[in-house]
Amino acid sequence: MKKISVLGMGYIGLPTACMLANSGFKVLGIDIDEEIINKLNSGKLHIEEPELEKIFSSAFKNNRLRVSLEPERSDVFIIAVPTPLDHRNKADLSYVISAANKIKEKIKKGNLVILESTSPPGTTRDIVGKIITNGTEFIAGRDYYLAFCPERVLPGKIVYELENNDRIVGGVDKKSSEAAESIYKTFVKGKIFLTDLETSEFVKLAENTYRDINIAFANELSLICKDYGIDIREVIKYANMHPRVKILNPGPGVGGHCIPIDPWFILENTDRKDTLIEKCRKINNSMPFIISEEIAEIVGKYRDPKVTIFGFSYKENVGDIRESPAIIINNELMKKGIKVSIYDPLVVNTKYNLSELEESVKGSDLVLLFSGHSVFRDIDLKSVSNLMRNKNIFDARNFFDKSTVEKLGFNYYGL
Ligand code: SAJ
Repeated sequence: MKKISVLGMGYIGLPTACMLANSGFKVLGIDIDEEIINKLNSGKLHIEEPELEKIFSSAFKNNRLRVSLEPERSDVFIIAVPTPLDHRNKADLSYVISAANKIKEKIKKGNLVILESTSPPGTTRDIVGKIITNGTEFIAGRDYYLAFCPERVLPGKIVYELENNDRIVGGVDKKSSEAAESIYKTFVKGKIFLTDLETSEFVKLAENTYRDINIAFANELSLICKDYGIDIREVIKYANMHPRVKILNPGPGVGGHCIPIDPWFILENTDRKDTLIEKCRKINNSMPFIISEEIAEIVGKYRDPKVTIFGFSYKENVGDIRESPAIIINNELMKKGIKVSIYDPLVVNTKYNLSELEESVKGSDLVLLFSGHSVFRDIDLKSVSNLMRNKNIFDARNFFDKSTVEKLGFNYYGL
């Protein structure tokens, strides 16, 4: 039975490790965070994700999955560590570098090393490959197999998509691609396409950048529509009836740990100026500031205004607040002297002060619907309106039906 070490027990590494363990491999999950390792060792999860509990407990109970702070000798090493953005909008590859250094100490001839972490083109060959060669004289393709296999799963649907999405596998050579394919084939029901290292790195970035650009277009259209007094929802609805048009939805900004970051990785090693990619990043980044201004103007007429934010996570139906534009809106409103309360039943373990529903809307002047969680459909807006001081709704996701909330006495504002 092959042994696989997965470095990084986060949103991608942990579900991947569970899938592999349930497919029959002996899996060692590694993380540098002792708290995470202790938690997992006690059979508990440190992240919320549908279906994860189920696959984790079966992998753990079968003794196929173990977790540890340090890697061991294995047949396969999968790197699934974070690649955040630094303050210059460049990739911080320190976690990848440290993972490659750990692998270097344990690697044997014939092993397979796979990078899954989203990275600028060239990272697998020039960072991971070189670190391993420098420590061992092993050459990728000659002494061991090296591949990049991007994760493409949607937070909130990770387990389902891990199994069902198609995958792209890029190897340093054909044998490396095939070696990596043979691992993923054990649990992936989608198709697996083989290509080279740099193409697979670029494909991943192109996918998320495409989404960022499409959202920026929707956001810009929504601002222009406001100038014309046209409802953006109607425009997108009718435009999308065209067989070759698919405009995404405008919103209060683009958050999460992928879409706001990956477009910068595309630009990392090119001197191109004035790119569409950068402009779109700027449009999306400006949205939470624009919305904060609009809200400040609405509640500016009240004494000691209070705003309630419904949904603090970066998008609907997840409890993840990483890079959530709601954080910017919260800070901007507070800077303007506006009191803010937050209601988000999905967000747990946060330094932000969250309130229960009633408390959050009591005496409020405006509800900002930030993330459109399905559970918000059950909120009784009549009772909410009774508790508020002034009845304003700013619907940043086109979540509510305008005429319904207006019938309840709210002023409706939106994108
Ligand atoms: N958003 C909008 N309007 C939309 C869609 C999204 O404003 O029409 C906003 C969301 O509210 C959120 C942000 O964009 O703040 C990103 O959300 P998302 O659902 O578009 O994407 P992620 O970050 O949750 O997951 C993406 C996915 N990429 C693509 O769909 C191309 C996922 O498949 C990737 O695996 C993931 O990034 C990743 O890990 O790279």
